[in-house]
Amino acid sequence: MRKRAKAFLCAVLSAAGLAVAPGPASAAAAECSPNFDHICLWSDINYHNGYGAWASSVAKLPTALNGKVSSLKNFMPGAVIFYSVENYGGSYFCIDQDGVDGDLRNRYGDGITWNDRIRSFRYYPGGFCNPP
Ligand SMILES: [Ca+2]
Repeated sequence: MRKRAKAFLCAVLSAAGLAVAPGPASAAAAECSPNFDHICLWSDINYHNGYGAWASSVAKLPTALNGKVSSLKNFMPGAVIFYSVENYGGSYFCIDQDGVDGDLRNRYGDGITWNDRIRSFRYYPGGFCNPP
């Protein structure tokens, strides 16, 4: 009985660990894993600092990441379009499922890089950047 209760508690804690924070979490990069459905953003390149993770669209990134994103990973089952303006406006680029970019300084749009430009993103469940 005691053992079963302990196992149950572990299961609950494990499930809680799967929950996606609605905003930036003070979490290590290791917590952004393909084992979880997440869109992970960082304020620095190579997946460092300012970590935030979401499982749905975000019309306005929180201050810590708004216009500051320098690396990202998309582990959601679908495509994500990132926008230069809040509420899904301005310029945009698309990242497919399991797509990552460790240095947005090397991704260009409109003749300038995408470093520190993302202000919102929309998630398309089951979607593809280039539909077959
Ligand atoms: Ca940055």
